[in-house]
Amino acid sequence: MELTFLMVKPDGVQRGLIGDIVKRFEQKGFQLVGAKLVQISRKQAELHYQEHLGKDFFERLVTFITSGPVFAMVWQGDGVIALSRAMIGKTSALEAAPGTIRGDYAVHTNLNLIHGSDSPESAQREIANFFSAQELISYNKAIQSWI
Ligand code: RTP
Ligand code: MG
Repeated sequence: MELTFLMVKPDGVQRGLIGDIVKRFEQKGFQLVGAKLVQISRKQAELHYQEHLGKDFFERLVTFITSGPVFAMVWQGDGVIALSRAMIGKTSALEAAPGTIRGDYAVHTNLNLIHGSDSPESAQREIANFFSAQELISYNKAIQSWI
């Protein structure tokens, strides 16, 4: 089953939106397999956003993502990588559609509340950057067969 890495960014934690964001993925029918509040290090942030190394916004991004605790999560489900990205909405605050997390809550591209992996390769790398194998819990949910 597909896994993805989702992370409520420092702005989402500060605004008290963890519960609301988790609720959306639970209600969609995805399964939570790992979660924790983390104050990430600069090294961990640089690894997380390594594809943006060298871009003009890289420094701002690393400073922001290390500015306060984040809520790191691993979710499981069919098509969870693409579907969670659709639920998150576009990167640009001006383009994120109402109904998406960013479209409903974010007015700034730099303060866009949540990160989601963009490919299976990114998901694998990002999960390994935040979670040990023991922190990911495999369990059966009775409701799964109904979704
Ligand atoms: P994320 O990785 O955080 O989930 O966001 P994303 O996939 O939607 O966007 P990405 O292209 O990976 O960019 C990472 C974050 O960098 C900021 N950004 N600023 N041109 C800019 O000023 C610019 N482009 C991207 C955004 O905050 C974005 O979430
Ligand atoms: Mg990205």
